[in-house]
Order: sequence, then structure tokens, then C-alpha cells
Amino acid sequence: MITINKKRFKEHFRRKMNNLYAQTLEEASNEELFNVLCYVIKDMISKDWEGSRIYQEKAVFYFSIEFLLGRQLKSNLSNLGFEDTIRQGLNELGIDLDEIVESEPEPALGNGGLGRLAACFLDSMASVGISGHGYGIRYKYGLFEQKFVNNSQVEVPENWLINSSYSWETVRPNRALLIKYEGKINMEEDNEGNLKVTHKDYIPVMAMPYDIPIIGYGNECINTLRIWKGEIPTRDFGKISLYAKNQAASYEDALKYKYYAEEISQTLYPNDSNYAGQLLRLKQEYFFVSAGIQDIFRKCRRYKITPQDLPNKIAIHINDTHPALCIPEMMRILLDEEGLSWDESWDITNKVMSYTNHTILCEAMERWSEDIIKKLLPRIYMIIEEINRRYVNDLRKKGHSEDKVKRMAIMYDGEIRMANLCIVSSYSINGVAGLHTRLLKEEVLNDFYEEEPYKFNNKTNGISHRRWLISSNPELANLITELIGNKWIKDTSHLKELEKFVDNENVLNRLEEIKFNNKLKLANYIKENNNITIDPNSIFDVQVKRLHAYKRQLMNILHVLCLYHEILDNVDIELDIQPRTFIFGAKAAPGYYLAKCIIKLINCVSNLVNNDPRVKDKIKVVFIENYGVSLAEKIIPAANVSEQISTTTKEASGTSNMKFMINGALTLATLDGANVEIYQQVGKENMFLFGLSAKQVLDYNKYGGYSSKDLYHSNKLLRRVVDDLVDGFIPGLGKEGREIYDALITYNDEYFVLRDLDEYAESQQRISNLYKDKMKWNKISLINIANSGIFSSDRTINEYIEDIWFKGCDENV
Ligand code: 26W
Repeated sequence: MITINKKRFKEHFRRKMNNLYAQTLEEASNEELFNVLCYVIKDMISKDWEGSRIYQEKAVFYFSIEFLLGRQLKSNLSNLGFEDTIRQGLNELGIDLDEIVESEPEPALGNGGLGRLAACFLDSMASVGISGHGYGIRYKYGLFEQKFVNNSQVEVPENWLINSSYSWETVRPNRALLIKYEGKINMEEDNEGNLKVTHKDYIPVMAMPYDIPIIGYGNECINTLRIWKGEIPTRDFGKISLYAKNQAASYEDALKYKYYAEEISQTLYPNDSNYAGQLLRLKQEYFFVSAGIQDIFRKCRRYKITPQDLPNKIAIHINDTHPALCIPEMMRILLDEEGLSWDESWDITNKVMSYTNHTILCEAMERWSEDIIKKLLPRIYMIIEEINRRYVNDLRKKGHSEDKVKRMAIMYDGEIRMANLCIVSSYSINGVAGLHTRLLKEEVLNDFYEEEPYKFNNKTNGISHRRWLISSNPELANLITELIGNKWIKDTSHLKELEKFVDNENVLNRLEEIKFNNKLKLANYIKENNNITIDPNSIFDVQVKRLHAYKRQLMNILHVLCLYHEILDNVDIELDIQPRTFIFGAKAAPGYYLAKCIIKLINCVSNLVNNDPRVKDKIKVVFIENYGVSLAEKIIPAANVSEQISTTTKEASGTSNMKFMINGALTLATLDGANVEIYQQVGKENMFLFGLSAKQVLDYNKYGGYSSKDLYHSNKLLRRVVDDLVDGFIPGLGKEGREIYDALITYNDEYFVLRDLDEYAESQQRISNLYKDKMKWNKISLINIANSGIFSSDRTINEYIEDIWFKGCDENV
């Protein structure tokens, strides 16, 4: 256990300030204070970090093109148990820890759900004490910063490395690796008749590793997130091609080459639902995959692990298909560098790889053109071709129809289907919530499921309760500990013990008080940043997530318009409306026009409603700019209502639903994704359910029968809000209103917004009614917290460990 002593900490802190900046504490900026604190902590953990790198029973390598870490200082201090001592120590030095916390740059190396899940998983792997490490990309620019200009989204580059480095990371030049693109493959038999494969005339790029420590809670386990940066090779990698030298022949070419290498880790693709197939993206995917797999082999050689023993010593996890090239890259090394046979290599690769699917949206599925892969990665192309040839042969031998073979092939019609590659080559394939996994088995991946049912399993997502409760809502965490002791921190199933207090008025009042304090803090933030005054006594109704048509922010704002009309229709009578603040936070992919139109709509409605005196502040709409992890930590603890209203079948899991629940918000939801699991925990009496069932949606999609036009013509209230989009009722909304109108009416409302709007409005009415009875509301809030324990990512990670990574595929073969 790492210990801390306040006096020594203060000395250490002063000394470090002097070492790094040759100045006194008084002269330092908050950024400098952050850097110093960061280095002091790194000094304190360095022994344990080193120790954790030594192999334990089995090591897990989690490959993900995104890791949405968020700020690390507070959660690191909390996991180390240092927060109080350091707060006091700094205080005695005249420094406020909270100010330092706010000056930490935020690495936004992810888009949303997938990247944030990867970060929660790192936290849980370290906290349950396994050797589990992440491999990713060190993007120079993370997810863009969002600004609103004239109510529209404008994207600004996010420069988290503005000071050129990040204090948590350690660069390791002697572990840099070479990645090879393009060129020609030469195959020759040597004197003994063995095939020798050489890669000639390739373009070499150097992958430079940067390590970030991942600190477990209350144990000595410190794992590593290793992210790679693209550079021109400056080190001697032995016999590399002459490309670098040749290119340096002219200054112009040298610059071009530098650009080629550095461009690879320059920016995170801001798309999280639409596959675009750009060459640079493929370069990124191969870049971190090849670096990671080479790195694993290097470690194994150092620890004298033979290729044959790999399945017992390591597990490689492929987070969605973006790292799918792990498979042919591992085959390449086993075949070409280790000299193993195809069958042996295939057997090892199969026993090491597991894969998670995160979406069933067809437009998000990666399919690379064969030509692109052939040119950029000639050896990888050959290997994929051979995997496909053998697989298709097997299918035919088993007597499958040509139609089925076509559907299941990895290569078809000039394209390589990455999901198929992952399924064929992994021993485990999992979905991220019960319904999602069922849909994979029964619909989307049914052919594969019928072929190898034992490979498929469910792992319902989870969240780090350390970050999302202990660190972001300390008052609530303290109350819980006061009531049931601290066992829940290590094992969240103990939260269930809170149910003893459901009728305890004193406890319920304190719960309400804590929520109120959090709302007050958020109200202050909104006043400062959006210059909107909101009432902390109003219901805080929150929808924060990426903007996507299937997530239906549109339904939420159309309902606000319904309420607005209701108020205007009844200006003369005092309507009994429970005051409500609708809070939105969402970034749209820069090229996603409809999503941007919806952002504009929300902003315009916000201006309209907030500034109409007839509304008498009964409803307010706030769109918080630049939603991200740090903002989520402020917003979620302040929420009364959690909006989880995706079109049923479309949201694979959702994870904010879990974060809201553990912070005591009540869930307004469709039975989609992990909302189903929430329902299984608390029952329909403790949440607000509405909307089409999965079966209804599937039936509509298969057999048709839905007409948004018919609904529009038959329902006056619906018609009114839809017409608002195009008749000038909403000032500032121009052609964007027409775009949304067309999606709803001309293109038959793909996501059933109008179909579900009535039932949604009814549920909202039930929410208003319930909120009048504060004790009843608080009781349900407590029931939600008490039953949220299952959503800790520690539970999820333990399931991955037991059913996938440490079990391997022994029982399956
Ligand atoms: C453009 C290529 C692309 C396609 C899909 C990039 C990124 C994706 C991700 C898989 C999208 C994503 O983040 N999916 C979300 O994953 C979460 C974690 O499992 C789930 O909770 C969300 O429901 C799912 O949308």
C-alpha cells in the first residue's frame, strides 16, 4: 500500500516546484501547480507502477481506438486515498486543490459511449487487481470543442496538448516501434524449403509510446494505458527500407514525409455512427494495432513466453471492429517472424482474440474496400484473403447455400467486412446489454450465431462508480457510507442495504438536500456560462449524449413545444405546471446535417421559451455548450430526470442511464439497451416507461405499416408542433426547420418520433404529478440508488474475466 505523510508531501511539493520551474509556490500559475502535483504523485507511485508491469497470472490487452479518460487528478487521488491529506497539505501551503483540479487539461480522446466505456474498464481492471492494459492512439487533437454561433454548432480544434505535453504521461523512446505501409511483398523459399516473406520498399512510420498510469482503488495495482504517436523514424531500426533516406533527398519531400507520419495521430475522427472509409482512418487503425501487437510480442520474448503458450498468458480484446486488424497482424508475426505454420498460427490467434460489438446500426459497420487494403497493407491483405478463402471453403463443405456463404464471407463484392473478420477469428463475441445481444443473435448476426452459438455472450455495460459517484458526488457518497458503512465501495452490491431507509423521512430529506445542493451548483455554472437563470427548485430534466436521430433529442424538444403551446393556450388561467428546466448537452458529428439542424432547433426554442414573459419561468430550456466528461460530472449529480428515449432496438446499451441512476435520478425511458436491465432492477413502478416495444419496431421495419403522414393528419396537437418547424413560429429557425420536417413527414419518420410522442408526453405528465409528492419522489430516488450496484463496471469486468479472458476458449473446442 502506498502511504502518504503530510509533512513529507509538502516538502516534496516545494522541491518539485523548484526542480521543474526554479520558482516559489507563490509565483506559480494553476497549470504549473497542477504539473507539480502530478509529478509528485507520479514519484509516489513509481515503484508500484514498475511492479505492476511484471506479469501476473494472465495479462489482458484492451485495444480501443478511443479512450475518453476525462481528468485524472481527482479520481487518482481518490483511488490512492490521498485526497484529504493532499487537500490539507496544499491548504497549508496556501493552495486550493479544487482550483488545481479545474486546470488539468482534459484528454478528450473519444467520441462518446465506446471511448468512455474503455476508460471505465481501465479503472475497473486496475481496481479489481488484474494486469489489464489499454492500447490506443495519442491524438494531438481530441474531439472538437463545440461553440454555438447564431444558435448553430461550430467546431473548434481541441488542443489538449497546448503545452506540448501532458503531465500524467511518460514518453518511452526506447520502446518505439516501426510500422510499415505500402511496398511489395516478396516470397522466397530458403535452402531448407521454408517460405521466407519479406516486405520491400515500404513507407516506415515510427510509433512512439506514451504511457499513462491507471491507478487501482485501494490496492497496489497500477496498470498502463499506452497510446502511440506517429513520427518519422529517428531511431535505428536495423535494416529499414531506404525510403526515409531517399525522401530526405529534397527538403520538400522531407517535409511531405514528416507530414505523412505525423498526420496519422493528428486527429480523432469525430464520427461515432457513420462509417466513412477514409484512407487516413485505416492508417490509424493499422498504426496502433501493429504497434500494440508488436509490443506484446516483444514483452513475451522478454519473459520467454513461447508463441504456443500465448493463449495461457495473454488475452487480446478488440473494442468494436476498429482494432480488427489485430487478427491479421498477429497472424503475420506468427507466420513471418516466428515461422509457425498457418494452422498453428490460426489456432493461437483464435484462442487469444475476443471481440465486443457496440452497435447494430448498419451505417456504422466498417467495410473496407479491398483495393485500399491491398495497396496500404499488402501483407495484411494476403492474410485476410487466406482467412476468407479457408472460411468460405469450410462453409461450402458444410453444405451451406451460396446465399448464406455470400452473407457470411469476410470478403465480398470488393469489400472486407470487419465484423465478419472479428466473428470468424475470435473465440468470444459479446453484445453490451441483454436486448442488444439478443438482437445480434437473432437478427443481425443470426447466420454466425447458428453456426457457432457458443461464441456469443452478453456483457451488460457498467460505469466506474468511483468516478461517477464517489468523486463527482461526494456528499451522496458520504451519506451512503454513513448509512451502510463503506463496504459498498469495494462491492457495490451492498448498496442494496439502502433499501432499509426507504421510509425514513430523515434520510429522504437528506437525499433531497444533497440533490438540491448539486442543482444549485449547476445553476451557478449555467448562470456563469450561459447567462441563463434557472430555478433550482424546478425539475432538472436532462438529456446529455451525442446528437443522433435515433437518440431522439427531437422528441424531447417537440414535447417542450407542446408544453409551450399549452401555456400560451391558457395564459389567462394559472396552469398547474410543475416548473421544469430542460437541460441538453450534445455534440453532432461535423458532417451530420440533420443532427446540426436539431441543435439549431433546440437553441432557437430555448431563446423563444426562455424570453417569453407569458411562460413565467415555468419552463426553461438550456443547451450546455461543449458537453464532455468534466461537464457530465457536474450535470449528472444534479439531475432529477434522466432522459433515455432512443427508438427501441437502436441504442446498444447506453451508459449515462446508469450514471444518472446511481446519482438518484428517475429514468424516463423506452425499453431499449440497458434501460431493460434498469427496469429489471427497479420495476416499472420506479421508472417511467413508454414507447414502441422492440417487436413493434422490428415488425414495422420488416413489414411496413407505419405512416407518419397519417399520424400528422389525424392528430391536431402533433400537427401543430410539426408545422411550427416550417411556419415561422420559431424565430431564427430557417431551412433547418424544413430539413427536420422532411425527415419527419416526407421520409416517414425513420425513428418513430411522432409515433411515440403522445406516450412520451403522458409519461412527462406523470413525472410532474409525482414531483409534487416530494417524499414519494425521494423514496423512488433512493430505491434507484439502492439497486444501481449491478451497474458498476467492476461487475462487468469480473464477468469479462470469468467468462472470457481467463476462461479462454478451452471449453468451446
Ligand atoms: C464511424 C465508425 C464508428 C462506428 C461506431 C465509430 C464509433 C462507433 C461506436 C461503436 C459508437 C458507440 O460509441 N457506440 C456506443 O457504445 C456504447 C458502449 O458500449 C453503448 O453504450 C452505446 O449504446 C453505443 O451507441
